[in-house]
Amino acid sequence: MPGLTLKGADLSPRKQDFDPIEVASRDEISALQLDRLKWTLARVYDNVPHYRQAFDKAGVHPDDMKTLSDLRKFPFTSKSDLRANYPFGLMAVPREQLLRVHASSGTTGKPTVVGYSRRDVDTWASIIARSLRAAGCRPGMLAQNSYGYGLFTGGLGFHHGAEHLGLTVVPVSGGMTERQVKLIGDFRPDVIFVTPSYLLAILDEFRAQGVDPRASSLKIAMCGAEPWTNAMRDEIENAFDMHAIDNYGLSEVIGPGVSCECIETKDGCTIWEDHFYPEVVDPGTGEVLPDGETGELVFTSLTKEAMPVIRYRTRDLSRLLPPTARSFRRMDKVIGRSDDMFIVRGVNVFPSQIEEIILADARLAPHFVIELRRTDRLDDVIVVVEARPNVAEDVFGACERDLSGKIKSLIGITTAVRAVKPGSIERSMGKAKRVVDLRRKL
Ligand code: DLL
Repeated sequence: MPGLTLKGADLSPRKQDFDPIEVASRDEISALQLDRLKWTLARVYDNVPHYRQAFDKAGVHPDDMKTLSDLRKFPFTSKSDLRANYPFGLMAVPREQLLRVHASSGTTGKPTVVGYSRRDVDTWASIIARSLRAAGCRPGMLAQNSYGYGLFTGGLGFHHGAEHLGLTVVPVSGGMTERQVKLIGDFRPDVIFVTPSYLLAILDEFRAQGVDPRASSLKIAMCGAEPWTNAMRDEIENAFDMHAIDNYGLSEVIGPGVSCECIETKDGCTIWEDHFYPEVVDPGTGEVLPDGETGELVFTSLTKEAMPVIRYRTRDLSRLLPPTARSFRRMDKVIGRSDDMFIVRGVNVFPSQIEEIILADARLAPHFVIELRRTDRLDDVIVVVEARPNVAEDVFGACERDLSGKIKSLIGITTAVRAVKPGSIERSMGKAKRVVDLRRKL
């Protein structure tokens, strides 16, 4: 694991740079959250017809919010509410006061649209700046931004956050992998903003060009936008001799900047609880679970002006953990999205479980897809995984048998494994698609 002094730079946290609330007492944080929740609930009730109707239907009023636990009386918001109010129906300000909109592509028709006022754009930049600082970034560092620019929140979100902190930003966006490597060599960035799966494609390109990634100037990778395991972190950190820092967010809640790991602990993302109120609920019943129990993450925005969200169901599975490096609670690594979970003969399986097993085998590379097919009304799971470049084809059979055996014993499902040559699996430029569901087509 890389140290806090790396390639000549001091990346250790400087307490004098923390926002006072990052080190405040729990009582101070709770008092701030309660004030901000009251403000947010009143704001949506007065300005957004959807919320007024939903609150009235549930028989609750913003005045019922007296202690933090009263939040659970309020109804959830889901992606379908955003779709039903497409495009601007959930805004609490007139359209003319939106400074920016983003949208997520959405696989089933209408995209979900989110809007930001001037104040929201500033708030967003300041919490991404806070995230970058937690990750070890300092003013004056140079950042290569390889998140996609456009409707996706990753590119522009990180761009403004990095400028806010005082970094020099190279707005490369995703894609043109050869050029990514060339620019890293020429501009010597300290930090890269990128999805972990695209970072692996950049790593391939380093190797294809015969350039040593460990000798690169990179010290920090801000990796997020998709689930990834600690085994993948080790892979990236060893390959580049840099820190790979997890950071989490979603467009409906603001974009990146909801939570971020601190470089000194790397023990899950610290949630910026002064801006987002987290809950974890049972995905089936919606009941609020105690801290430490795994369920679906739900967020309520505390400071958003244009498009506040009340109890937004993320579909991401994780659990809340006690504070460590800061006074805020943390979230455990996201196991996966409930949409990515597949059920095989009653067993719930996430791609991240398979990723972890693959990475424990030194012969296998972190490039894989899981195909689901249906034969004779039974579901077949086929794991297609690349071998590492130095592995001879005559051991592919043994790799396949070993991986299938480990998946059976550790997860309990039967899979057919197909080992393939390096480079056979399509690389993503943004979020990787790990599960290909071919069942409906058969
Ligand atoms: O992916 C925002 C983002 C951009 C976060 C860049 C971090 C870095 P969406 O496109 O709306 O927003 O997708 C949000 O991505 O609900 C999770 O399922 C997944 N996700 C985001 N960050 C992580 C992470 C951006 N660190 C959806 N770990 C979320 C696991 C993540 N999953």
